[in-house]
Amino acid sequence: MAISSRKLWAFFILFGFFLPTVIVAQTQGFIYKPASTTEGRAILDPNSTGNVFINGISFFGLPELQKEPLSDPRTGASGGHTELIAGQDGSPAAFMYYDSNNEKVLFRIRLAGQSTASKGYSFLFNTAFESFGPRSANFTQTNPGFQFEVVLETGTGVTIYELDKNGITSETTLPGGENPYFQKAISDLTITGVTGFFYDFYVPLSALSGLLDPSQPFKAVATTITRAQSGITGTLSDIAGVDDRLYRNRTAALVSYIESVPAITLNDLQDGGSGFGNLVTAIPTARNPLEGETTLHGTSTEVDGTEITVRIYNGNGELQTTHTTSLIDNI
Ligand SMILES: [Ca+2]
Ligand SMILES: [Ca+2]
Repeated sequence: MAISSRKLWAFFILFGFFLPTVIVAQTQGFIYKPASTTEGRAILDPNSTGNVFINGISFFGLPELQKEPLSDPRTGASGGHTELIAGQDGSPAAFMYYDSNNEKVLFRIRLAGQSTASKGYSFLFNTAFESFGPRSANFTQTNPGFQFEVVLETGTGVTIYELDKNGITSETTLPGGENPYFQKAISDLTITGVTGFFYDFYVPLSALSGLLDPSQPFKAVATTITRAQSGITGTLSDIAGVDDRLYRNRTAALVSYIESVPAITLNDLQDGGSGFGNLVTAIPTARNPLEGETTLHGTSTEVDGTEITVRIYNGNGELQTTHTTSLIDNI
């Protein structure tokens, strides 16, 4: 009996000691690892609230091909610190925001787990749309057409890699390691009904000089990497907004994503901006022949109600008429 009493007493002490820590750590939005510098905290937590949901930043979610699921990492543990995951409220796993006052480009990902291990968290940018994808002469399996990427390399820093079809052409790591540019926070509820983790980081616009200006259209995709390195030369774990289980080839997944999302500018991602647009829908097919017809029929793989715009050209390529209709009876 004496031994049992001591065990019971020890349990109560431990429980009482740890309980407040557990409650604090699960507060949604709580920044448990702030940026290490005054400037970094001013950018990532501008109102100094210590909570990402009330600090004045309105991130814009990147488009999704599929709702970012649990258990789709190409490599690495499901539910771990390279597992991207959508929010229970329907929000995606990757976000961007442009702080036009301070000229900073901010990034956010939602992860199912977190760690201090060295991993890569990349946003790959496509700015030359004609040079992207299998139809481009520059296409390779190494790089389907990205011009640069911004990578949070935990344990190392934040690096901007310039890219060509063969890989990296130059790299610049911001001074001071990752801590000045990086914060971790408890996320909102994920699709599994529990909180995950936000990794927020930023780069000064000046670090993208010659690569991107605020009015320049671009497309971007977020991905995690099994080591702290480039997403082009490294091994991808999880691509945001893509169910990676549907794409054995990572390049095919990246192509499908980029070719489906609309271009955007940083100015669209500042306060009051329009944010990312809708996915580009699959092009409907018209039934031939058209000559002599007064009614045009066609098919589409999109859902009922999808708006379809039909433009009819003559034999000289001159636009004759434009008509908009809605998809019905989709079977
Ligand atoms: Ca995932
Ligand atoms: Ca994914």
